[in-house]
Amino acid sequence: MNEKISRLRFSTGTIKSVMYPAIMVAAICVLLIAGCRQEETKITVLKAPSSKNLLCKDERIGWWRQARFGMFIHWGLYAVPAGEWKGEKVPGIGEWIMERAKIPVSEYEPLAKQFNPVKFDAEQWVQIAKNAGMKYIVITSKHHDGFCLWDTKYTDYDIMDATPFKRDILGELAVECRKQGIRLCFYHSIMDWHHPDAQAPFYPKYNDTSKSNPNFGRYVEYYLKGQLKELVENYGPLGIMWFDGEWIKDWTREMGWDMFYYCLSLQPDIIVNNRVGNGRQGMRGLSKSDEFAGDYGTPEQEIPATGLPGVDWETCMTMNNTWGYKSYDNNWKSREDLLRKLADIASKGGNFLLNVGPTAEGLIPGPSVERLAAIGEWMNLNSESIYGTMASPLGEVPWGRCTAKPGKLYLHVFDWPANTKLQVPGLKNKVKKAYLLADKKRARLLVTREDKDKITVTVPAEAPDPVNSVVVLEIEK
Ligand code: H79
Repeated sequence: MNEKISRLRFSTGTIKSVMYPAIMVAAICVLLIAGCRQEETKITVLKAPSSKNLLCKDERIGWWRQARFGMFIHWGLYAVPAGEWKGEKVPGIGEWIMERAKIPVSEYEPLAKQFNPVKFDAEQWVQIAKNAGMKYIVITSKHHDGFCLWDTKYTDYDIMDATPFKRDILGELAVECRKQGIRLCFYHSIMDWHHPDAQAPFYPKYNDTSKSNPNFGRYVEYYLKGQLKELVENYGPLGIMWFDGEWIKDWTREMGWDMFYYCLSLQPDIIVNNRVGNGRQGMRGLSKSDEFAGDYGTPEQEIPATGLPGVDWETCMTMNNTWGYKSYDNNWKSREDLLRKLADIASKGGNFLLNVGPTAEGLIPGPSVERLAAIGEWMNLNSESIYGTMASPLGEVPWGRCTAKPGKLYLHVFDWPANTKLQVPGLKNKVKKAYLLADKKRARLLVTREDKDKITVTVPAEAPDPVNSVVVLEIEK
């Protein structure tokens, strides 16, 4: 397909595209000189461009720290093959089928003609997220396959020009998110298996990290930045710009900083995940150091073993084994597992970005909808113990997890004590009051102090919730 690069005017960040290389050349010169003088060369972070509008992270990220729970949506052409190619089941995550099945661009592209999700209903999707207690949605504006879910002027490989659907999916979602008070965010892949200036020429190994495209800089400056500008200007204000695919050889630390500040120049209060920089430590997701751009760490399919003091992070996770829809992946996590993961993550000071992979018809799979509804039921009674909480000040507790707010501890009890005696180790503060969060009357529970750092709460014989019952302790600070 013909990329519309030629149509592009030198519009986005003209000043920056002149300024940044100059800063980088200067920085590299300084490093080279320093390198000659010293044995060890310390890499320095490039300075932010001076701008009155640059907000510091704490000013931008407040809502996200409050939110704690969001919906990830992986949706694109890969929902059409749904995990099968030429009659064969393709192992691995569904949205990687183009790479896994070694499908040439010329054969993958025509999937667009079959992408006609007539059952797509933005109102319903946003409602499903909202009813689950989620506060933000991150949807794939473009995944690695390069297909775009909005009418971008930079390529015809998009929902409007290449499919029979011809509806602005991101536009409809933006309207609904605004109506229902959900923050809209975009996942945008840096790696692009379709674009000739990016990884398309690497076929049949699009993800070959030893390869370089001499035109990659042009792809970044004109195509990627042009698209990001469209996304912010046409669908913003956005919550997060969520990058991925940053591990490719051509993506540098400097490009990460440049892109980070470019996003902030488009929208001063946007948040950018740490995959904008190339310092991610594998699936653990945290950056190697603050010499790499990005506001928060992104553990993928895992939850850190302990809290990470002073670090913002968000675990993204699938409900089955795939992000993009696969018709035969039925390995669903249970309601219990997901609910406990939500509490586990909050107890360690993180956010939970839980994925759905809608079908090519435009439906969020039934098992996902059921699980989200169940999480929503629990959140209806207990969300206070998740939103705006901080990591637990107690160490490990034997019966579950703990989250905290100033003056309050939320005890997430997974294993309800058969003898009605809930022991809370590690607590020195005086307890003013204890009650069940699910109890509208907030009837007092008996609290007795065992010794100077251990108390016992006497709880009802029956757990209010078999999965996670929350006991609130109001404590003296
Ligand atoms: O969008 C979903 C997946 O398609 C995408 N990320 C989630 C949110 C994803 N891409 N790749 N993977 C998941 C697995 C690939 C991991 C690797 Fe690497 C890439 C192994 C080596 C390069 C990243 C960088 C992880 C370790 C180093």
